[in-house]
Amino acid sequence: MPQTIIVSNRLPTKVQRTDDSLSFQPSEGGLATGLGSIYRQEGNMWVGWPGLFVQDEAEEQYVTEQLSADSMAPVFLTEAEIRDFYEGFSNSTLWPTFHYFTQFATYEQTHWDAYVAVNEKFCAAVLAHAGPEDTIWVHDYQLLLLPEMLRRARPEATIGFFLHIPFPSYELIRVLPWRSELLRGMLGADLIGFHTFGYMRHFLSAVSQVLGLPAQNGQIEVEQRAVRVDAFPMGIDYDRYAAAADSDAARQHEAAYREVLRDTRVILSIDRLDYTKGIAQRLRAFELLLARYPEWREQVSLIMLVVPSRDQVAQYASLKEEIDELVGRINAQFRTITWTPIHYFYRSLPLEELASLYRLAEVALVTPMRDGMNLVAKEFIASKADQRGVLILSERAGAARELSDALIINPTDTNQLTEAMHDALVMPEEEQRQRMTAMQALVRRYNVFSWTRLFLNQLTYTKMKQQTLATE
Ligand code: GDG
Repeated sequence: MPQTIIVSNRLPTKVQRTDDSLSFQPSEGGLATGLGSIYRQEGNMWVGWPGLFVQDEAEEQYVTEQLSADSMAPVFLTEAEIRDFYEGFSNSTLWPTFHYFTQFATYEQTHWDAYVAVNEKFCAAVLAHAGPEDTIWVHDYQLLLLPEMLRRARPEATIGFFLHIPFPSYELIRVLPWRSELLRGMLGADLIGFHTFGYMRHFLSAVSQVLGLPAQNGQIEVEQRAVRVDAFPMGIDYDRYAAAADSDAARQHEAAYREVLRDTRVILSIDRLDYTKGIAQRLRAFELLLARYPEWREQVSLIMLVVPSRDQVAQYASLKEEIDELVGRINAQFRTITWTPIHYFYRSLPLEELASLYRLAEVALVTPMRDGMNLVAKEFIASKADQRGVLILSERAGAARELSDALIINPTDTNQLTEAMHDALVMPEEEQRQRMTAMQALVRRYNVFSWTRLFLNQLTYTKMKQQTLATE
């Protein structure tokens, strides 16, 4: 039975230096839970960066041994590589471009060179572990060149690629000086997956316009190889979030918060710090809600969790300042001795506290400017055992394609967002239940395990079809 190798920028375990020892902790996140059951199976493995700069060869060897006991193979990156490949090309060129923020994109030759070099480093690490019959599943925008590099070394390999962020319109892709190389890199795969059909269509159009390769029925001919392109909307580990919300720990946290909040109603917002997430726009809409509907003052609070992220990239630091300032201003204007309009946390919380916030909130605000999928929306739904609660969801999150029972809004339309908050707060219980029940059925069924299964089955099928055609 051929083995499966998962490749992503980060491993599902985070190695951290604490004083004079190293700690190994599972990193949270959908990918780790979704693929956890796969990479731990006999013979399978996960290749990626462990999140640590090693000091010497002895430490490198120690980390490698520890991780290999749990089916992981580390790719060690230097500080310069993290600066140029990760913060540079990945997060200052690709991330803003693919999320339609070209005004933040930089185009540095040194960053590109580092991106190529690190993709090669990943390629060497995968090849050191992969046999000719293996299935290799590459993830995300940090590794767009890897499928083609692997294909060159192993023409017969079964290679899948999944993009977790949006694939933008051709008009954005054409701006990139390295657009052809990036598209060719992806086309090294046998199967390329996106969260939505919209992203998939943009990709096909870019391939056709940049490389002159037409597509037919979701298939592109590349050097006599048929590459299949399809949409696989990613799900969550539904039972895990439902159980976390139902746990004693989450109930206890909720009760403690409730005591302080008394009967104040709660709107919730949870994101990584990112300009794509629409955090500042959301704050302005909440401010407008309090100004336009004074009856909600002292009745409603916004609990906003912002998880620190990429703070070495300039735009993230200035976004943090903007958010701090907005929260300060709104709280100063509206607060009373007994009521705080916005409870703002800039840190990450353990899962059971996150779950208690999902329990506590009547309304979740998921209003990104652009978002590949957005798992927070799905986790909120999975946490609502009593089917009460309203999701306000941006039409520009991949999740909006599936969750049509949410209140769907345009995140740049502050007016509409403010009205959606008001509508959510006055929505009758019966309507909340109807909408929530429909969304729960969908999120429970199309979970992260079925996502993994669908992708890998389609990859096997695509490869089989290719081989049949080749022998005909
Ligand atoms: C990328 C794409 C796509 C957040 N705060 C805490 C915490 N979280 C967890 C959430 C959720 C995850 O982080 C965030 O996932 P998202 O999907 O919302 O966003 P990105 O990180 O931008 O992920 C995105 C995703 O990839 C998957 O393909 O959906 O569009 O941008 O799971 O719960 N978890 C804990 N404490 C926190 O404070 N434990």
